[in-house]
Amino acid sequence: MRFQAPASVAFPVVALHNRATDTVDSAFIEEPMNELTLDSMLQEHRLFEPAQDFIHRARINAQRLTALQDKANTDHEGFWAEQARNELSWHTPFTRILDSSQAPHYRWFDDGVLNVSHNCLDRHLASRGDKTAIIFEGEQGDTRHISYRELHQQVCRFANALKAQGIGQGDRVILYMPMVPEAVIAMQACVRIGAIHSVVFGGFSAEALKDRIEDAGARMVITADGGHRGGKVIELKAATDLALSRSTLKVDKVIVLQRTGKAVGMQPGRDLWWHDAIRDQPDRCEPAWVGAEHPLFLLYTSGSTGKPKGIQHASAGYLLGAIITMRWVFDIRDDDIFWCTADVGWITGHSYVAYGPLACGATMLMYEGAPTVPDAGRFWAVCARHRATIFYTAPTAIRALMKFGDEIPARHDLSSLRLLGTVGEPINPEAWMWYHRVIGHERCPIVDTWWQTETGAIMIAPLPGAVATKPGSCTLPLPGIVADVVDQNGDTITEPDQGGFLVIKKPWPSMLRTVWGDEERYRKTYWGEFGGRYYLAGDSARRDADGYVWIMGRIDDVLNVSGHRLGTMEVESALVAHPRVAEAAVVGRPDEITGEAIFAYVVLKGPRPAGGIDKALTEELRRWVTSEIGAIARPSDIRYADNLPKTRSGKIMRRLLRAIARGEAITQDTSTLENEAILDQLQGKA
Ligand code: 7RM
Repeated sequence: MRFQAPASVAFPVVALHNRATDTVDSAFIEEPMNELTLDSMLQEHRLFEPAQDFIHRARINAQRLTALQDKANTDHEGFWAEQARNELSWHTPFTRILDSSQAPHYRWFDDGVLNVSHNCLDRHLASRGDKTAIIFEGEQGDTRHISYRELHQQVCRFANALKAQGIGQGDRVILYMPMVPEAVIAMQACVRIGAIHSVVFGGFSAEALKDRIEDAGARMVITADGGHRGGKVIELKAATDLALSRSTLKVDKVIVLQRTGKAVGMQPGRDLWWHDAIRDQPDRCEPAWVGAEHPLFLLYTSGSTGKPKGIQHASAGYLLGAIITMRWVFDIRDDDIFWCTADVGWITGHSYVAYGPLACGATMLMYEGAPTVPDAGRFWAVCARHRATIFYTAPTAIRALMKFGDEIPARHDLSSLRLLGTVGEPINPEAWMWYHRVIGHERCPIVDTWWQTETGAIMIAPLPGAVATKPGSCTLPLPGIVADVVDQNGDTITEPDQGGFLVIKKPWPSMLRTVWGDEERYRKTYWGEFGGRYYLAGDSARRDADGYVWIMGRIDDVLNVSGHRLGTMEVESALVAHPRVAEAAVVGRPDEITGEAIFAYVVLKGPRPAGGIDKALTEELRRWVTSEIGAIARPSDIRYADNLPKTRSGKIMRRLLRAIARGEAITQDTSTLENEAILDQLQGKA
């Protein structure tokens, strides 16, 4: 790729003022939206054009993209109808496109009939029966290749087993599984018979599992004796037993996959082994033909506190979103080996592991374990061993692996890679450049993809053969996605680099349909502003002079220091730009004089200073931030830790950090922390 001269010199970064709040995740909506002002400056002006040979082979070049956009802009519904006709196999074709009569409960293609599992499996059998659907590698090194034909058979057998256990259309089934092919098989089997799955990430505690079982009103739990992660066995069945013993709701059945061979207790009448459940089941199962709007799955997304929301997606629209983004953003082709590292417990693992790749007839990789087992080169070893061509991961993983240096990736043959992706949080330019240089060998475009559990599929991202990238920007909305940055009145912000609220102005097929059992929360959280006209994403963003979108952070992660508004993300980017800093998280704490003061938690590239104190470095970092952004961003407190407290999905637990910064008691559930021991470091006790 070519390195270009700056498109413009500097982008003033603005932040959105909003009182930092510790209440529920939708709290920002209940607060008055405040004035947006210009505060500080950060510079990122590198532009990377896709290489000519990439453009030549790409599914979508700049010309095709313009044609798609023109069509979408002139006839939004017609555009989506055409995609739905071309990309989905319908049992009964739809005649209605979008029904807005019950807005904001939008319905797409609602008189059409189809089955998602049929779209992911059956329709490929004739052309790709022997093609590998899943390449699996366990943490201990065991590998499996599963063809489309075999996958179809296994899904059918398990679907028949579910039916034999009394599961039918509309029943909720909880999955609490390791990252093994059976997790995908169970998901596909549920949708094959019209049951609604809700996958609970295997790193969640028994308590979290219990909440989800109850909220979903589940009839069954599918789990395993355990899974391998970090050299240990994660005991999923034991956690399931604990969850069920505490649950007020008693499920009928628990199906247990034997993965680790570790002994588990089986409750007679309730629990049965996966291998017993499928014994004697036929390997064919007629799909349940369901309406396009039939609920496909629930996925609980933790707000910053309180009750997690059961995000409900619908069959046809969701799958369409997963498919077209596989094509547009990942440029998926028949010879690709696609690897999305996300666990199936997250939306990314739904759209880009369990559904999107299969619906496109692609070959995908699945890896069970931790990226650091046996060493920090595991991702690169897996890429090399299985000749991955597309690699999609989170910035937090990139930064974590970057800490181990360039020599580790250099030991592995990464020449098969042609495209890289990131998701989940803004990527800082330093990590972007490392990914580009050390993993992509300056040859692979990087697609920074913005989306949410609620959006179902990628919304804002470059099309790698058509859009030049800028480190840290997710670039432009996809065709048919009417994203905008608006002020508190809902008016488009036309001034470049002026921060505002990220909204989606028209419904899109893969959007969430409701919050399970809480219709009011759905309306309030997502449609409670701007007269219900726009979907409110809950992120702040700005657009630069080229129209590129830069996500600034959650609306509730914004600070106000001496009347100046600062994005926490801005201060973090400044800190991580320092050569000694690997990661940083910034929160506000109340300050008598300035209103809020900046409290920074820092992970160094080298060892943590003895006792957590290094006065010279602290002064240096304060000066650094002052020179990067301005004196207003100078942290009042800097605390060093070996790690930042993160959820298992890699999101920094800001509410926890805020509580610590304020010296408040910790009331948050810390059971999902990767490393609970760092709490003492963060509190300055160790
Ligand atoms: C896919 C996923 C959603 C939130 C979202 C943002 C943040 C996600 C990016 C990003 C900057 C990105 N779903 N986010 N992707 N921020 N750049 N490319 O992560 O529901 O778990 O999270 O994540 O704040 O609102 S999610």
